[in-house]
Amino acid sequence: MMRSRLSHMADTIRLSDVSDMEPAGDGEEVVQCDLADEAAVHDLVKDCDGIVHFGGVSVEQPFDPICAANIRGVYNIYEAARAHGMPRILFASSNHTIGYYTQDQHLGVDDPMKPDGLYGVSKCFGEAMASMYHSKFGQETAIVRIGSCFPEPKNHRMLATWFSPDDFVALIECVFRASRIGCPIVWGVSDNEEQWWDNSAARFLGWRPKDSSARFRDKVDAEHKRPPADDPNAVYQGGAFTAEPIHRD
Ligand code: 15L
Repeated sequence: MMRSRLSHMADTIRLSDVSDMEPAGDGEEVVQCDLADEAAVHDLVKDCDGIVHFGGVSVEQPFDPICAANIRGVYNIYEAARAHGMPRILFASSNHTIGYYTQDQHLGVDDPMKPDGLYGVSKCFGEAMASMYHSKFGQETAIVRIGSCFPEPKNHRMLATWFSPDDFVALIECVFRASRIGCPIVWGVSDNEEQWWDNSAARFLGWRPKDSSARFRDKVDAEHKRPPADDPNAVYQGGAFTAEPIHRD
């Protein structure tokens, strides 16, 4: 979703994934890279002016793949950034760092983490790395706790967590335009009617989400039965992730 949307932001965008990607277009470089491969990550980061770090495991999985991509991979990214001039980083964190809060709770960025699985724990680790590299070295990171970034909300929970791709692009523009950002936590969520997260600490970035999930409400109601009151999707901010087991293989 972001590949075409970010092309205006730099003369060259270096795109990377562990999987095959479409060949490079104008203004693009494509570098296949496993985040667990330290030397490859250093080559990837070299000469970059900014890093949008979306890579890694993005759902609940066994510990080994999470560990390789989201623990060692994040370490590799931060060490590579330190070695190559500390380009500003946008770190894709997740609402699953706080997934065990209930949907009637309103959170600010200083509320304790309550991860809802190994994936959520790995994102807490990433946030801690960002904070430590900022304190120790001055490395700047925008930690974006993404709600649900999809073209449209897929269920009733996502009416509250939806983050439109366009709002996300606008946030990325603000993050890389600002003269100094430090290491803020930003809730990655659109201007939806139902709000669980207080974004006032990120207002200094100048970012104001413009989209709302409200226009999809009727469609979600028509296509999905509202979950019963005791369903994880209706109880917890992290929804169904809270009901995932610890996957052993
Ligand atoms: C995430 O962190 C996942 O990467 C994404 O696939 C969604 O499930 C999203 O959270 C969500 O909570 O909806």
